[in-house]
Amino acid sequence: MKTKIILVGGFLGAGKTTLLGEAARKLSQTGKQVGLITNDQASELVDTVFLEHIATTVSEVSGSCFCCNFSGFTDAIAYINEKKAMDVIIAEPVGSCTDLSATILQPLKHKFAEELCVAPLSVLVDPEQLSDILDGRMSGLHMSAVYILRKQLEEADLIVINKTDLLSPEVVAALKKRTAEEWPWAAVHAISAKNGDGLENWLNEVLQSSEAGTHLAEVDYDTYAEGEAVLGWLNTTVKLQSRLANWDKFTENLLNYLNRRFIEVNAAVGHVKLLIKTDNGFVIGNITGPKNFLNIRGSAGEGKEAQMTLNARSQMEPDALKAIVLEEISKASENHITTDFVALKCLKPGRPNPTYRYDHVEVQSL
Ligand SMILES: Nc1nc2c(ncn2[C@@H]2O[C@H](COP(=O)(O)OP(=O)(O)OP(=O)(O)O)[C@@H](O)[C@H]2O)c(=O)[nH]1
Ligand SMILES: [Mg+2]
Repeated sequence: MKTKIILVGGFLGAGKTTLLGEAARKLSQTGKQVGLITNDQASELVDTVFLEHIATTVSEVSGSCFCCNFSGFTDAIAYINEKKAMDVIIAEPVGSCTDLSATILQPLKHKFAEELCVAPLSVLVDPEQLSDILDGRMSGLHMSAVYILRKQLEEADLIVINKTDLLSPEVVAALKKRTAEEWPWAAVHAISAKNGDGLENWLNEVLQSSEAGTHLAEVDYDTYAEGEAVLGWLNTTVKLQSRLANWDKFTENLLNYLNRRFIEVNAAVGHVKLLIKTDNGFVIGNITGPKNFLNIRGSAGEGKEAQMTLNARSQMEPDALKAIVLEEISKASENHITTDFVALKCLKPGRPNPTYRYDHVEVQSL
């Protein structure tokens, strides 16, 4: 039996991890074995910690994106399948990656025809960012970052408009129509990864279809590299201790402080994610989108100890990003929470240098 491999791309904050979690939950309920793969330029991933609460089999490729570390990606697939033969593996590439059809889907079809059946490339998109793209606005992003977003949509087999729970049915219908007109070769789905609307239709299509990587986008790597480089990247894990702290309040304060600082310095936020875990549970918070939308879910309760993982992608130099994050963590700690930085990595992503870059579309053998 071949494992179905589903890639869910899309820009930072589009909702990929939320979709992976919900899809894994749904598929597990139907008796399918599901593995998940996360990806980032550095370790200490909120996405991995979050998904481990939902699915039992989660593997992480960190330190490089899938396209620049193709063997790391296929090793992760093999590692998951060794633990248990999987029906489905869903993988989330880095949100600022594009050219996945040429660098991941074609080599997978070509080199892993015996083991894997590749699903159509799904590209998830935030509706506000999609509207901005369609109207020629920049979503507050650097033009080279917008270039990445456009290329992601251009290479998709399936464009998946997410967060429809925030929109009226009329707006969803109009967005679907405009999207289909702009990228006529792609199928268009509209879903809410949050409440499950449209998920079944999307899952049916990716599970049944093998029309994967049906075309290639022309990608200018100079512009792509610039689009990656304008985003400062920070990942940290911190042990927090206090005589007694309300971790949910701490999360809310820290995210609000960070948000205020990013607005003050006029730095567009790609995505800020924060997860705090205690013996009582976990709280997760995100800042996303053109309007720095703040969203906090779950609860870590009150207590003496917690572990925080924070990932920030903001349009600024990494050192400036680090200074802001450290200052605001210190402020949110209010002199009664001590912080022990277990890991802290800050970087400007380098030029993408894919392991493979196919110049033609491979036929998938079934
Ligand atoms: N309202 C609404 N919010 C959503 C939906 N899907 C995701 N979100 C929220 O969008 C934010 C980003 O979601 P993620 O799933 O972390 O996005 P991502 O694409 O994995 O982001 P990166 O890993 O940074 O690329 C979170 O606050 C989610 O709760 C949705 O369908 N509706
Ligand atoms: Mg994610």
